[in-house]
Amino acid sequence: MSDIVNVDYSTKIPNNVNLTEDRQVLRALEGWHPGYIDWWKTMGPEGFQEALVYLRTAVSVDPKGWAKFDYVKMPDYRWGILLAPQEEGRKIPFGHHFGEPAWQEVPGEYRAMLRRLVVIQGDTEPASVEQQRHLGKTAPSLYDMRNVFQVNVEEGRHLWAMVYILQKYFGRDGREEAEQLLQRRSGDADKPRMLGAFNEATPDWLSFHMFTFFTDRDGKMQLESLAQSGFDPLSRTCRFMLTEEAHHMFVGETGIMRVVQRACELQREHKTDDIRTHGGIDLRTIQRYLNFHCSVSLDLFGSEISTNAANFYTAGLKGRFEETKKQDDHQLKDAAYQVAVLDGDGIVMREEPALVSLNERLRDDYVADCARGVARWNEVIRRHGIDFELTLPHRGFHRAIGAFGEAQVSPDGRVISQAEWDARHGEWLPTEQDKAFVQSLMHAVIEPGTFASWIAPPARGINGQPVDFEYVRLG
Ligand code: BYC
Ligand code: FE
Ligand code: FE
Repeated sequence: MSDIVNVDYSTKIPNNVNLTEDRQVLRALEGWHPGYIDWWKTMGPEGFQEALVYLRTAVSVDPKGWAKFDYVKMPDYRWGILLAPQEEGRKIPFGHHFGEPAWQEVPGEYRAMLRRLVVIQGDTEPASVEQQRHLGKTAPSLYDMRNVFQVNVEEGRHLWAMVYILQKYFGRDGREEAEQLLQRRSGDADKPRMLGAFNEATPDWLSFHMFTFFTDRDGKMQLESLAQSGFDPLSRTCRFMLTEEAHHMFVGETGIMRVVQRACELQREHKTDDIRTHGGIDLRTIQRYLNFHCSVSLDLFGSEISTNAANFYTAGLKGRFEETKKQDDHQLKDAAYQVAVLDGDGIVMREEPALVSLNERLRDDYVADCARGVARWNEVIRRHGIDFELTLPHRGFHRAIGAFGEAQVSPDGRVISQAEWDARHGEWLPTEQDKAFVQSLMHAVIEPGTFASWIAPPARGINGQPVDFEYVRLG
């Protein structure tokens, strides 16, 4: 039950895990804190450390009201440790230990596997902050600037969430991993972040909105799977992270929707789809950015056939999306799953054991979730009477991880020759000209209530404030 729902702000680290009575962990976290602030100041939003930002800070884990909004300087943000309330009598919902009481301590035999999952999850959080650190300088409005900063402080908190798990439950090697999480750097040749997409640049706001739509959505799906974990502290921390993730999904979906809307308005107004000279981003360019971000995010789910995934599941560490709603034995010992595979120069569906196909199943759930957002963008295009449809690329397109990494696949799902790929990839992925054009539009717009030429204003402001509210007070 929710014994401690409100957050304890009496220690330096706001928390609902009773840190004052957990001196050892409190000391470890306080020891890590200065390094974190150092990292934030050097790798966090560049040029805005002194700005006052209208931010939402978590003050409780009560779903009815967990946040308060106020102006804060980002380095003073109260990054805290917040776990969803413990569920009385929670049972392990899948795998070999199905039905046994959820673990409150790390199960010894799965320690290494669990630590690896927590470290990979933790690594993505600061990576995204590093990728986005230059965006403040070219924000298309104060509203958007505030949103990227909100996403950034929450990704910072997600790092805290994983560091808490490492420091509380993994002793000395947990502390070492926590240290390493501050050492790796997105895109660094010597000490890169762990997963592919987190070493790509986020150089402009179209990329940022695509990233929050596609890559944060991988975050959502992975957190949903880890929220099923038999290791209860991980489950609880992921459940609370998901409440924050919802805002990141919102920023991405509405961000792209506003770029699409602006494209449609300009196309109607000037009676041409060549809207670049009018300061808009044309739908074809949007499609190429979509293709890129979707494909690199699909890679984040791992190989179609993965014994790691099977082991995570059997051990009870990482479940399926909506595991507890599934009507089966939650063991998958004899179950099968349809997986798209390369077959000569075609792609066919093949039945594979469900256990080793869990990455692909989660990827399927992810694609379905993405498709709902794309349908809402297409609704905007339709409303403007424009004959164009944005589409998700085929899952085999532009992949580096898994079976499709070995082939070239077109966005419509044909296995193609290297020669065709070389000749046509410029139609499918952002070209150097596209990137230069998008970059040319990136100028800060800092008058409250005004927006860059290529993006429509949002339907409403944040927390009931008007759209022309001063969301960031520049120092
Ligand atoms: N890049 O058996 P396989 C988020 C490696 S995002 C590089 O298919 P597995 C966020 C793999 O590690 C969510 N390497 O993989 C979003 C393995 O290496 P080893 C982050 C990759 O283990 C936006 C080998 O290839 N959370 O929160 O089944 C902003 C064989 O692979 C990649 C998680 O990912 C790749 N893309 O699945 C902020 C959840 N893919 O063992 C935050 C935790 C695979 O041979 N992680 N490899 O050395 C996992 O569940 C799994 O590790 C993965 C990979 C799903 C990522
Ligand atoms: Fe996150
Ligand atoms: Fe996120």
